[in-house]
Amino acid sequence: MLEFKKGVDILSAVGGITTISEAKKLFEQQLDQDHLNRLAKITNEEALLKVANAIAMCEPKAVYIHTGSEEDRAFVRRLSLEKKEEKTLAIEGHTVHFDLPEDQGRMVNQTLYIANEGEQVSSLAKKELRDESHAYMKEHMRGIMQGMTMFVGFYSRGPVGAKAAIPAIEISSSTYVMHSAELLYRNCFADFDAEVARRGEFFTNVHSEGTNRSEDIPKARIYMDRSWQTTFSTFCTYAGNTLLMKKGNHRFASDCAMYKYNGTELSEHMFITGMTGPDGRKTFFAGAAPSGCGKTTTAMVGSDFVGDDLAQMWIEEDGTLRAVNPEIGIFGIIEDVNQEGDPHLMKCLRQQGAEVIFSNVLIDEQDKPRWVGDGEPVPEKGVNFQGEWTPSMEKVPMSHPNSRCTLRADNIANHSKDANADPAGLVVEVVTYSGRDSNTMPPIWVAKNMDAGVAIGASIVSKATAAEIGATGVNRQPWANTPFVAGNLADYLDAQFNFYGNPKMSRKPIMSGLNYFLTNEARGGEGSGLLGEKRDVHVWLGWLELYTHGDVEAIETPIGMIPKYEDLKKLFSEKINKEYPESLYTMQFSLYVDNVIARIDLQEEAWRKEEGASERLFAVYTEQKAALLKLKAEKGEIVKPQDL
Ligand code: SPV
Ligand code: MN
Repeated sequence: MLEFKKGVDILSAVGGITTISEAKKLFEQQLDQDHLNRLAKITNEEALLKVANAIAMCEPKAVYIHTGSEEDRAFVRRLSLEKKEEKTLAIEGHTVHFDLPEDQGRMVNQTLYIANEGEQVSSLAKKELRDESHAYMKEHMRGIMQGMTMFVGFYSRGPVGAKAAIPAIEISSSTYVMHSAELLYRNCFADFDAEVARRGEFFTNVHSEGTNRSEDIPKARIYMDRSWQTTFSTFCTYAGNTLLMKKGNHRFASDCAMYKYNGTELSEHMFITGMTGPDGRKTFFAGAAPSGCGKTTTAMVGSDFVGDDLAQMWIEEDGTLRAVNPEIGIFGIIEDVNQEGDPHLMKCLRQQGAEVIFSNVLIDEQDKPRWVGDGEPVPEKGVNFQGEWTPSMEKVPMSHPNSRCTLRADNIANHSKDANADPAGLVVEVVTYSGRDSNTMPPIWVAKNMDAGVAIGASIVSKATAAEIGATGVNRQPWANTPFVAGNLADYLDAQFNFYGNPKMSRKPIMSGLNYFLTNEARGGEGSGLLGEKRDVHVWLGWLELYTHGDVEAIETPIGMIPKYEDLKKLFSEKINKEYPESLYTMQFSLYVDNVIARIDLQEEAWRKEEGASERLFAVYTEQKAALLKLKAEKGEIVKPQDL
């Protein structure tokens, strides 16, 4: 359980402002007339107290209220260049930002949930007792913005008015963070009060890069105060550690889905995209994948791309599953983004038109950003996140594997601005889960019922990627969301069953697994090369679109429904003009029964350790395992789809 507003509210305890009149007095002392006038438009007292306490705690030299106007956005961009948080590049509107070498991904070990005595957190997360965090804030956040300008912006995590949209305040001394915030989120300065009244809550984020020196990285912290829905971030700049409207607030939104709106809302680490089917019908997908596993690429394959990272979901009165994207932009991994696999994104990155912040790429002598896998000849030299770089530096890659590009989604040719602006949300008809699984699950399979669908999400595994500092090996990644689920995983499992099993959801989506990472060697071929390529995603999503509407049939297996060869062959030809030999289909879709059983055993063992984990999950595992053993007894260890 999580109790809201419990324990010391650290921000107000350190700031020391408890009444609205004290807050107003402080504003008069600290803000110039222009910004005082701006702030006067915000009347929600709780929000004003948060801002006042952030000022009192951080002691900036000036406070800038960011209204989201073009002038304000231009001011932040200009200051970012002056402060050298960003640098211009050859193409107008493109800039580069570097994070410290130690700050190239989410700092898992310095990311902490602030917990009250006796409060549990997820077995995959770290917590710190409230008193200790309070002491840190007193020591390190007091005066952290001395000599700096503090920016305060008011945003909506979703289209204004959408049921699951949640307002948030972003406070930072970093112009890079505020520039990114404006590219990724909807500034809702004018609507903020009304939105807080509608939703009944808002999130607060306070960040300062502080000294921004490598030697101070040990002091860096990313704190989530769940009880007070407030984040604190210090001594770092990487957006995943600092722009906490993204993953910090996603964590709070997950708390809401578990502890406030259990069974009627979910907050997922999912893309949202629409596929156009026969006769122009549109089918919306929401899909989970761990960081660095092709989520952005998958999203952009849609004809109506909406978002690539997060989804706020709810059950609408008409029984449909609806989703909105809390974001309006992309903070995407850039490695291996190239003309062939990502033509729409590539256009924004290589031509003038979009405002883009590149981070931690290589900048060549012509001020052109370059990255591993961009499909062009490697330059002779340049500057990257470590400094000067030449190809002879074998241990340092040209660009960091977690280097990123930040831009508004409406620059992408197939983005549907209307779909992403609709407060009614999108009707989700297909839910997908994927990971980085080299040897077990087929490229695509569909759950036979909702509980089996929840089990697909619960059973994602993934190889570690560069998005998390220090992560190694193959890890469980339930729903690809566990880095962001603070509460007990058993509670989260319940929230999933309660949501998808809710009788109010009369129009259920289909639930499916996707796996792009099967290797040749795992399927009787040679080498560690993948059995597919990026553009095959068009086919996998295309088949799901047809299946959802009953336009293709599937083969039943113990793990779910899989496609028939003829249907895929046709789609490969129609969608990407590619031959699809039956031998490849057989490699991809044969059931390696022992592998699948081993995977189920691993999941079952891990979930048994989660106290109170729902028996509904184990019932799915038990049923699938029995069917797999029966199949093995009849047909052997490797079962071809043609034999099913
Ligand atoms: C991810 O790593 O999943 C991201 C970027 O989307 S971050 O903001 O670091 O979470
Ligand atoms: Mn993500």
